[in-house]
Amino acid sequence: MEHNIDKIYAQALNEIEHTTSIEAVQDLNVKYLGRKGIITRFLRNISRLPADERPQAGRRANEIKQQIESACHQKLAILEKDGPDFVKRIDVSLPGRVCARGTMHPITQITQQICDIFSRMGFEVVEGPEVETDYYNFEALNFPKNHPARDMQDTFFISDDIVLRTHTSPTQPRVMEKQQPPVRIIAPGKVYRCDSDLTHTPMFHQVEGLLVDENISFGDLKGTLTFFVHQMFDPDTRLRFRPSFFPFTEPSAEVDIQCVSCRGDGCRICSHTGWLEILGAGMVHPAVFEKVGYDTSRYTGFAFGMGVERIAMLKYRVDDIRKFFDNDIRFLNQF
Ligand code: 2NL
Repeated sequence: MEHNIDKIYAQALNEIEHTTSIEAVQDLNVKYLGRKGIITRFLRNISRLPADERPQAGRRANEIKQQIESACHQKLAILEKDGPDFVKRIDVSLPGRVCARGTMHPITQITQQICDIFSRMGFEVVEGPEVETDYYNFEALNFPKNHPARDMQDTFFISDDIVLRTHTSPTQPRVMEKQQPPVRIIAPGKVYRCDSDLTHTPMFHQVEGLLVDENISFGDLKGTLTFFVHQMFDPDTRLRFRPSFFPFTEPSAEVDIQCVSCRGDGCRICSHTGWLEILGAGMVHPAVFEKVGYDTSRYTGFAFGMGVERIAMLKYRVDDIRKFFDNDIRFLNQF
């Protein structure tokens, strides 16, 4: 009998301990100490015990009754002071945890802007492999073996005739081989050169364009690139075409824009020249067309290439290309 009431006592304390509301404590008080409560009934039944056991059982049951009463009082005091237990564990009045949302990398944003502008002029976006054959990276673009122009490129070699592409140009002969003119394509992507300093990283991004059709002239090239610059930068920006050399174009030009910072007066950004170089371009060399089987007496075309990091640095006035690759969230969040 004594053993039994101690078990009930332990169970009562345990239940009181785990209550989370004032009502639940009151219910337990009724369950154990009420008129028909477990302890009350036990006390009432003591008279049925053998006479010699009654005094001790009565004392013990009364002790337990008081203990349960006081446990209920203590628990009620706690709940009245602090509110229900779950309110202590989860503060529902706290603002929710803000879910950190990513942003598009500035280089991705600029690449998309460039592709958008040319898409609106009817160019189709195409992509090619980053691991290329020597043929598509050089040979098809009129860089013969041992040509000094290959040295300009600081090529990463995978093997004798497999390279990491040094420009996105190889995408273009791959398309031309499969399709007769008219061709209007834009090729964005990653390119690789063994070079690293303030303005060079071993991997960077380019967008190249190619347009081939009948009667395409240098005037079409100038018009297309002028429209692009006016969309990308200030619509009043002036352009300058300087003679240059690329193995795959003839004639070739380097294109400068009026300095985005001083508007041509001369400042540190433009090395006091008033101009900034933004891309290279030219009329496609007939040797390139011959390699893909285009009729050079019927078709002409122009091509151009630009570094995305360079455009992004000018547009956002970033002074060090490496900031695009550090992945410092404080830098990236600004775009
Ligand atoms: C630059 C200059 C250029 C091209 C890329 C090209 C492609 C074919 C045929 C002829 Cl298939 N040309 N691409 C032409 C001129 C310049 O890039 O400074 N890029 C960052």
